Amino acid sequence: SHTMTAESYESEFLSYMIRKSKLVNKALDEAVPLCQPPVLKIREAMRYTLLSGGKRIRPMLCLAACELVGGKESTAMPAACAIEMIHASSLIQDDLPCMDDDSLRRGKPTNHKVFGENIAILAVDAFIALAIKHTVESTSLDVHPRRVLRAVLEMAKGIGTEGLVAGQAADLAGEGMSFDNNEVGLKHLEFIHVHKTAALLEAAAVMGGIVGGGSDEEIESLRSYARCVGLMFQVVDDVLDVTKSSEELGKTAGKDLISEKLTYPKVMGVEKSREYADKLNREAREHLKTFDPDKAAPLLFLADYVVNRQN
Ligand code: GRG
Repeated sequence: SHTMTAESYESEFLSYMIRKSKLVNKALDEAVPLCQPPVLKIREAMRYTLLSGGKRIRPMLCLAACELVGGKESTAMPAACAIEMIHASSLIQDDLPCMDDDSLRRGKPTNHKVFGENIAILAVDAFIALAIKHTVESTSLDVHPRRVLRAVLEMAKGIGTEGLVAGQAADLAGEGMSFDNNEVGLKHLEFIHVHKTAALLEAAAVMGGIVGGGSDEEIESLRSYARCVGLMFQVVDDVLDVTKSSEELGKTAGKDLISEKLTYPKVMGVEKSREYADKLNREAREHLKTFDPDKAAPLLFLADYVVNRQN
């Protein structure tokens, strides 16, 4: 409330996030139980990535959006889990040899390194199916079917050629291309990030607003807010990449650390990238100004958390 200091407000928000992520982790654990062979291996592979300590930003966004429009946290939990499943599946696929060919993710061997490519791909398929099944099955208990349909529709848009897949496709298409014209480079970069990152954050917030019973206007405000936060997330990520690499370069001089990929600092410089992130944060907050500021506090803090994070 208004009498609190900035510090106690921040610690209140941090404990809010910790409490929420514990609930999310528990729900995710229950959503993918171990079972008998031959499916056991797939479930193990799913659990390996799903329960390996992500920041849970997307589920958090979904739950907070639901509560902001007056819904219960438990109502949005299935949708929150579904979005995290989609996120996990996209990470597994992104790390495959035919994509980024990564051997480490969150400091651990990637899914295909542990379970093999065949199992990793089946885990991706199973995740997409489970995300739909889980949302429909568990949300139908207390949400009107029309809203359940809308929520699933938003998730589908976030995954496919209007979302993640489009972002990855643009990323692949841009490999090896040189963007000597900054305007073109920036457009390309923005397209990648709006689709690879913002689309799923948007789906998370919008799904929360839908199942929480939000009005069309409220849902669209949440959409605009989440799109800003998604883009901002990536701008901050790029800046952190540069500042971290140059710190580490002093020690290791590793070639891998100087990435060839297009980034915001490369297009507009570190200083301008930071300014851009701050501008997106202000825009994100602007989209929430029609809500009661006390109720919007978690989402406002989430935006600050994204822009201020150090890793
Ligand atoms: C739908 C299976 C499927 C694939 C779509 C491979 C692919 C096509 C898209 C790749 C999308 C991708 C990997 C985007 C990166 C998004 C991103 C910002 C990842 C990092 O998110 P954090 O920081 O991760 O929230 P944590 O580890 O905290 O969960």
